[in-house]
Amino acid sequence: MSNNYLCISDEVSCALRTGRPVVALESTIISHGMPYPQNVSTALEVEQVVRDGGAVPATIAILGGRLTVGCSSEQIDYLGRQGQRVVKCSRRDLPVVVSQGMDGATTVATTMMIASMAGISVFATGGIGGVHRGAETTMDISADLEELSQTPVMVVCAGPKAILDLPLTMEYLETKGVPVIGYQTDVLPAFYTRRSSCRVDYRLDSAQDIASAFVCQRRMGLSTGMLVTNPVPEEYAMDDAVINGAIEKALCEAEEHGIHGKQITPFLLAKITELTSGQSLATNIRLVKNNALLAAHIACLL
Ligand code: PSU
Ligand code: MN
Repeated sequence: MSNNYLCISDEVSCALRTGRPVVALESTIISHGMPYPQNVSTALEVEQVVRDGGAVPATIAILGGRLTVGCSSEQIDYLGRQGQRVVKCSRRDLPVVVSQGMDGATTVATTMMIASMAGISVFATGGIGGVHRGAETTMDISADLEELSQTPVMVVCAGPKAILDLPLTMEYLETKGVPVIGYQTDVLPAFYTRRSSCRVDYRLDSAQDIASAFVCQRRMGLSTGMLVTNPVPEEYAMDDAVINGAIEKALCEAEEHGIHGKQITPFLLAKITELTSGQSLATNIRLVKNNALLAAHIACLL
């Protein structure tokens, strides 16, 4: 599908036309997920990792109301400097952000949507949103999960973010028919760490097996996405006690300050970075790069 709001960079549109592999990257992680200037340096380094893996990076954002696919380094720098001044844009935000000509940082949900409009089928990020702890009363369930159920894009991540309720997130994905693949793991990775208490649906040990499952899903006409979970490399994983302590503390502070809705995830990520003296940020950066490389390898096989 193509539409008048899409603005695809020359490099990305040329790659798509000539059938070269492309990997989509999101921008909420830039504007809301990491502090400046690490957000900008990480976004640029992640693009380089995709290139080193043999694919063309397409960082996606909304700039002046245009659905921009393939942001330039200047645009990435702008998104990083603007930070929270850019709207965190999920599916429900799109109509107004676009019609008003605003800037929007795209979440996993909107990055999937725009990637799909542009004809890109592989997307790498850090961690997806999911079912929040306490969702049985708050009903806070990320639109990322809904998007995975209806948009045929593969999302390569290091698991749902550990601030969430992982067992409930897995239940939700099962209900919605989203396959959760573990890359070289039987256990669902928990973003900052390699292991959670949940199992993945299927363990696949090669990029080729993952690519084949995705091709098969598309050929059968299933319009669901696919979630590929790639554990953070052992050497960059956090200590369980350290990260769990920081998460508990951050959740308490969020509650005290009455933080909720779209603010909760950026608040928790920033608070956890503070509580771990930057360790969690360093791990976050490493795991995104690790995901970008796997996504590039898979994209090359599609
Ligand atoms: N991965 C990261 N950092 C992030 C995100 C992902 O390493 O900040 C973002 C993604 O854009 C994801 C969003 O869609 O967090 C989830 O927000 P929410 O829980 O409000 O749906
Ligand atoms: Mn939410």
